[in-house]
Order: sequence, then C-alpha cells, then structure tokens
Amino acid sequence: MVNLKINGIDVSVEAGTTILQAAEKLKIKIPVLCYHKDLCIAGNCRVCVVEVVGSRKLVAACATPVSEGLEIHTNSLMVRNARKDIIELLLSEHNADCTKCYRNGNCELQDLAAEYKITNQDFLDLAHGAYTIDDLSPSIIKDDSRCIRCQRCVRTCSEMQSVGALSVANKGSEMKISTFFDRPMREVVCTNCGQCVIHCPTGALIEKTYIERVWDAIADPNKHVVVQTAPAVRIGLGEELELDAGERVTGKMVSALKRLGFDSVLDTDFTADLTIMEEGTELLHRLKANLVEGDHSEPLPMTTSCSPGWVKFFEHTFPEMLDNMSTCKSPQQMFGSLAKTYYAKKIDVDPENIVSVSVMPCTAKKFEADRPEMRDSGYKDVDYVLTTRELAVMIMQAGIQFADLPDEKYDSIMGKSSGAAVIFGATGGVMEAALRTAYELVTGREVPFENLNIEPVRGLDGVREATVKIEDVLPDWKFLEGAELKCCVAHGLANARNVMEKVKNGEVDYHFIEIMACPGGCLGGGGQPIPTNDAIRQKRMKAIYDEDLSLAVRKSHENPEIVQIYKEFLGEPLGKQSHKLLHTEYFE
Ligand code: HC1
Repeated sequence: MVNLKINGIDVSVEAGTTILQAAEKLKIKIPVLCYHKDLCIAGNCRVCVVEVVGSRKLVAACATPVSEGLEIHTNSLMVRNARKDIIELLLSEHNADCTKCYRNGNCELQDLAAEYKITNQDFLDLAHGAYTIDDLSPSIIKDDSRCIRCQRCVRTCSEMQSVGALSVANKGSEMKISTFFDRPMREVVCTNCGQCVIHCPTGALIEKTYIERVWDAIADPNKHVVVQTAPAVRIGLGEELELDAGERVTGKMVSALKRLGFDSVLDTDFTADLTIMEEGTELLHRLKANLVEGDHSEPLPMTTSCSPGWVKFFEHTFPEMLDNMSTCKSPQQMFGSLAKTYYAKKIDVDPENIVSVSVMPCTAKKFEADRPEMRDSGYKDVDYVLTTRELAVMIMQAGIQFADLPDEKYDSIMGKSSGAAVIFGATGGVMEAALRTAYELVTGREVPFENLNIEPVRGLDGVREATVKIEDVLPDWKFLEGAELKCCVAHGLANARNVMEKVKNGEVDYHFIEIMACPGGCLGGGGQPIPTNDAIRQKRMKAIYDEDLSLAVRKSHENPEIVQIYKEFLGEPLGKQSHKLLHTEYFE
C-alpha cells in the first residue's frame, strides 16, 4: 500500500492508484473534463490540477499516480486560480451561447463555469471562428463550435468501439476533432452508435432530434400516431426525470405516452418476442442445413442482427462474412412493417395515415429506420425515432409530473410481451431469450423454472461463452441429439471485432453469437441518459432482470399475441409473409 495525505487527511491506497482515485476514496471531489471512467487517461484538459505540497507544482490528478509520503492540496489558492484560468481558457474557445445549446442544463463545462462563477472574460474570445456544424447524419450532429478538444469522443470511437471514425487533426490552435478527410459523419465509417454522444461533456456531439416532427404528427387530426418503446427505455427514462438509476418506470412511461397524445401505445418487446420466433427458427434451420445437409449457403455461426450499430460495423468490417448474420430485421423494424400492415388492418386505419414513432435507447436506430430497405410495408416503416432523452424532453415540455403518474398498461395487439423480450435490453439477453425458446422447440419440454435465468451469458464481461448440451430431443431434431451448442456473447464493438476476427481465422467454432454495439447492450445505448458508466449500467441491468422476473410470461413463444399473429397473419416462422415483412439483407 502507498500512504499519502490529501488536504491533510491520511489515506492508504494500492500502488498505481491515481491522485484522483485516492481523493475519491476520501470523498473529495476533484473536477474533471477529459477524464471518463470508461476510457483511458488522457490528462489533456488540466481541469483536475492539484498542488503537490512543498514543491509549488501543479499536476493533473487523473494522470498522476500516488507515491509514498506525497502531500496534496486539492483546494489551495494556487489550485483554485489555475483551475479558474483553465476553465476561462476553455470557455474562450467554446461557443458558450448556452441557451441555444441542446445540452443546456446537462453540460459538464457549463456546470464547472457555474461552480467557479466564471462571470468575467479575461481571455480573448476566440469562439467565433468558422466552425463546421455537420448535421447530415440521420443520427448525430457534430458541432465543432461546442468542442473543447478533450478527445473523449476520439478515445470512445477508437478504444471502446474500435471504429476510428473520429480522430484528431492538425496541431496547436488548429487542432480539431475530425473524420477521414473531414468528410461528413454519414460518409465515413461511423456506425451511428452514439457512444461519442454519451461521452461528450458538452454539446459538440448530440443526437439529431425529431421531437418537433413528432409533436406535429400528434397535433394532426388526420394522423393515427403509433408509438413503440424499446426494452431498455423503461429502465433508463426515470433517470432523466429525477428518479434514481435503475428505477423501473414501465407503467409511468405508458401513462406519460398516453398523456402526450399518442393514439396507440405499443411495445417493441412484442416484436422482440417475434424476433426470437424468427431468429430461433432460423438458427435451427441453419444448424440442420450445415450439420446434416452439407449446405453452407447460410453459414454458421449465426450472429444476431438487432443492433443497428453492430450491423453497420459488420457491413464495413467483415463484408465477406455477411451471410453469417441473421436475416431477421431488428424488433424496431419488424414492428414498423407490422404497424402499417397487420396493425393498420386490425384497427381499420389507412396505413397512409399511420405515423410510426419509436422510442429507443439508441441513436443508430434513427439511421436504421432511414435505411432504404426498411420500407416493406409499402411506406417508411418507422417514421421517427426518438431517444430515451428526447422522450424525457417531451414529457417535461408537456408539464407532466412523471414521478406522480399512475401505472398504466400498453394497448392491446402488439402491446403484450414476455420477460424474454425485456431482457433484450441487456447484453446476453437475446441469447438467453433464444435459448429459452429453442430448448422447448427442440425438446418439447418446458425449461425448468430454476433454469430460466441463464447465468453464463449474463454480466458485463466483454466476451462471454456458454455451451448448451442438447439431449432428449423431439424426432424432428434427432440430428441435434447429444450435440453441444456453442454460444458467445459480446458487447461494445472492440469486443465484437475480436470475436469476429477469431471466427474469421477459424480459432473458435461457435454456433450462435450475440453482439450488441454498446457496452452493456441497449441499456448503455447512445440514446440513454447522460451520464452512463459501469455503476449505472449495473443498476439498469438489475432493473431489466427484475422486470423479467416480475412478468407472468417469460418465454417468447408463450406470448398470446405472438400465437395470435402467426395464426391470423404471418402463418409460420420463416414463412412467406415473415420473409417479406420481417427479414432483410445486408450490403457491403
Ligand atoms: Fe435494443 Fe432491440 S434490444 S436493439 O438494444 O433488439 O435500441 O432496448 O429496441 O430493435 O427489442 C435498442 C433496446 C431494442 C430492437 C429490441
């Protein structure tokens, strides 16, 4: 252990601990900007400077390891003056027109300026240069005038996601965050995952908002506005509305959506159940084709396809393996194509007059909804995608006191779901949901209650593996008797890249791989409340599994509305109608 003093208080910490972490142990707050717990240390903003007693030296607390006998002051005159100068310098280069900023009220630089009462302008105001605002992407707006060059986005995009769409260009005062040849985000390898958005401390990277268009649709008496809500929204939304992280707010969210004026409040979880029916059947079909019939046109391992950031990354990075990806559309898009066909017919509304809105924890869903192939209903299947954060804005604008709302239920037809669908929102959830259904399809026996939680695929480890031994199968599945189904789960695109490189090189022989673009899965998506970090991801994850436990139906194939839609409309999984509306193809 290493012994040191911070503000005169003794503390012992492990060797290698930084001054920032040691101060945290003493509950002493040191302000940070370029530092984020998810990312490697950069130490470039210097906001976290502290004084080394006796040396009159200032060091960056985030980047300086402790040493024996070290004495630190975090609040000396020298520290306060230096910190104030640093914040003022950052502001002098920043477009601090806060009332016009989307992050107004949730900006780390604004908070620091407020804390340090920066009311003067001692430094030259440089914030009025020719800055670029790139708003061509359907998901993300990059506003260089708001950028403080902390490089959190660059580290997120390269380390966490291994995408590298954002990088540092130029030097000195010319330095800026750029893309390949400074092209717009939509023309480079950006996956639209939005992790840069939730790691940006200011308004330099924000989601493209569709709030006004949704208000317009709600106000139009000729439109029937249908809204769907993704699994992870119900465990994140409360955080934006002053509730604690990990509070489950499903009933209040439904209540709020009805008060906002949506005509039908339905659930993406319904089509998550449908995805399990289609994807589970597709997996069994691929196993038979590859293992029995020697037909490798739809190869193994099969990867999931519901995370649009992952799909785009896969298209860019592993174009030669596109046939490995399940052809299932994501639940959002399955919902969209059914909303303007099956649902429209059920409620007797001309699909032309249906406006289909989704609320997602994800910015890439905006991109997904815009893909030209997502029009199988004959219309744009999903018209507008709002993030969890945007929904919270609408609720606040409407003056709804969210915490006081009663719990209400989703409308029927495409509003019922199972616990298996809810867990889609956590990394490993799609795999677990699929295994619950596949077991019963193949064996004809119920999964014993105590085995419904499939622990090896749960948690926040970047890559997890599970092997499922298949025994006592039904006659149709005799070829699987005694087989071991090898599964893998990965989240975050850097982990995804590692797994897929191994698949490509023949180093692993999985049958089924679940990949979610964002750390933690959708619960940590780029559209979720800011901040998001591992402690918060854990709380949201617990909430997801609690929600599953609270539901009477926990397996997709037991959802009565799923049984009904196959009977009345779709026929059977992978049937003709399913192929037309629920499946898609991928592009290099
Ligand atoms: Fe997800 Fe999915 S789980 S991709 O993270 O398959 O966004 O929540 O809606 O579509 O269901 C997101 C979440 C979401 C889809 C489902």
